[in-house]
Amino acid sequence: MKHSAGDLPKGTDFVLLPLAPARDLPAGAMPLAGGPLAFAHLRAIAISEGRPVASREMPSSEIASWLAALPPPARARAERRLDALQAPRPPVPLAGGKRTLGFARPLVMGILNVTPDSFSDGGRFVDPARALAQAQAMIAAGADIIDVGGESTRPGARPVWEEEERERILPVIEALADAAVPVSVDTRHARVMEAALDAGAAMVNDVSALTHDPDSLAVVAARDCPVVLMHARGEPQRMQDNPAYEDVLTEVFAYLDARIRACEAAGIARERLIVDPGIGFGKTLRHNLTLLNGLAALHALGAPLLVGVSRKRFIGALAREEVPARRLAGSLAAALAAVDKGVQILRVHDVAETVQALAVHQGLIDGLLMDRAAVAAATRPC
Ligand code: 9MG
Repeated sequence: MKHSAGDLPKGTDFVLLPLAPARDLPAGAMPLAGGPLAFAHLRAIAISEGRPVASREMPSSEIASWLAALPPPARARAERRLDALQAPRPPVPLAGGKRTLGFARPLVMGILNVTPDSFSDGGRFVDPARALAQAQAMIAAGADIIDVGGESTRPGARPVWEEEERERILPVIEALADAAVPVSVDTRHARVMEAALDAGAAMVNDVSALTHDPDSLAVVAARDCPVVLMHARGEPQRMQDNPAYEDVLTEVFAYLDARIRACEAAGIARERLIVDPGIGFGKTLRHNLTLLNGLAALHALGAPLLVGVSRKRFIGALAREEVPARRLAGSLAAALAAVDKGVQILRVHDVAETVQALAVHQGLIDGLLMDRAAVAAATRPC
């Protein structure tokens, strides 16, 4: 790296990557986003304009002396990032003022594509009755949120007219307004966001992080609803044409940080923001793997983290499976890997299977904690 702690460029920020977060670390480990995971080692990457300029790996016992050696403005930023990395994520208040999303366990967001051309389930749920039945099946299977979308954003998808998008999703959102779980609207269009919120949606999921439609920041601010800010590089039609980054993890971090600041400047409360690295959106296989392995670093943005890996192309590439609907096993493996990085929300097609995988994963953790408590109760220190 080009710089040492003493000569960092003006405005240097830090990406703090917890190395090997785990649940059964000895005392001294630091909590990850207030959840059950902790970390005992950290890679600190100094970034300037989103690009790495220096880095250092250290055990948690060395963090205080590393911070003390930084020049004061850089130290203040590193301390702020470290606090955000560890702090618990408070519940996110949903639109309507009655419900919140709490993060005591990973939440499952069920995907409902009311589109003729989505990559995996295109055409299956265009009929409102079938869409509704699918939503109810996902709720019965344990979904915590239903994400309703009327425009496909798969690579190469054609844009859809807002009126058509509205006509596809509104009957479904209206029918789900009194459902047991909140509805999120997956759209890049301000007018569609407004109509969906009027129809009963409780949050917005925007793959353009409120950049596609110039009115979308104002709509979300005025409606005081949560929004998922997803990273994407390029428009859906061209985003997989040779995407390139100098350093994908630090660039995605810096982009999401800038979008958080833009939202705050537009009057959207920070506690309404959820961030997402946008797996598969303008990324090669290598980029996706770096992001999934580096997910824990995004907790230093100080917002709950949502990830969508379900049936995506990188799973097909790794597992040599062309057909998206046959990528369930790979999707579950990737989802659990994300949970082991402290992700708060998983966006999935296969709700029942994901809920089952999470139950087994959680059961193993509970067993581990019970074993530790039993040993502590039955023995004395030696
Ligand atoms: C709409 N959509 C498709 N993939 C997605 C992902 O990974 N995250 C979010 N937030 N939305 C997505």
